[in-house]
Amino acid sequence: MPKDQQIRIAPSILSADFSVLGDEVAAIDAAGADYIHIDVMDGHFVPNLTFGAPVVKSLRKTTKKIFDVHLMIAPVDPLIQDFVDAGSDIITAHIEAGPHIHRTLQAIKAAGVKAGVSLNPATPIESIAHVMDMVDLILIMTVNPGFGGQSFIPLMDKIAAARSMIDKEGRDIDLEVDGGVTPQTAKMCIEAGANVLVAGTSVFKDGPEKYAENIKSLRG
Ligand code: S6P
Ligand code: MG
Repeated sequence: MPKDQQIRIAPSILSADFSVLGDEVAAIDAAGADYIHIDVMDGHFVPNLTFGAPVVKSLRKTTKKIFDVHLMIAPVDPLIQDFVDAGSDIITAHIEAGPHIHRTLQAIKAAGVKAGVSLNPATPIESIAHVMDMVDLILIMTVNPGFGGQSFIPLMDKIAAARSMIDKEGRDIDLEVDGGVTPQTAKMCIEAGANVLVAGTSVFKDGPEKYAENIKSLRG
């Protein structure tokens, strides 16, 4: 279990109804979302294309909740400022997006927002050993990024290893898990040490009247 870190739920708007995206963000805010997880995909780093900074900017006025922006793009650096200006609170880049994750994290922090690093399922946790002093969030992918609704890849040892790296660092770093999170897998992730859970399908299923109940069911 994470050392006295409260469990936070970050609904992924990838699973929202895009025809009423602003209403959907307001609805998950009211339903108890802690973070709003925004999946930015470029159709290059991942085989899907979603939205860019202008959409994030337009959603900013719909909620005061933390914008947890997950950049599944390559390269990252040229677009950091756009996402900062759009109102991102946390910007997370993939370590696989290029050869210079240290420089990318420096740029995100220099822009004045929190910096996250994300690892695809096959990427060893040891790869972030030399950026632990820079990050505010570590995002462990439990699906191959690109689509919602995929099955959970049970990387429990990797999540636990990340938790012990965070505990050794002695700083308040969020450990976020993303992909295939359901009430059943959420419990496993919390036990392994995660304190932020991204969920799309399991939050947005059954319509807005169920969002609060769906979010509650993930808190373990
Ligand atoms: C990659 C993306 C994820 C998904 C996530 C949530 O696909 O980074 O955030 O949206 O898989 O969707 P679901 O349906 O798996 O909870
Ligand atoms: Mg994501």
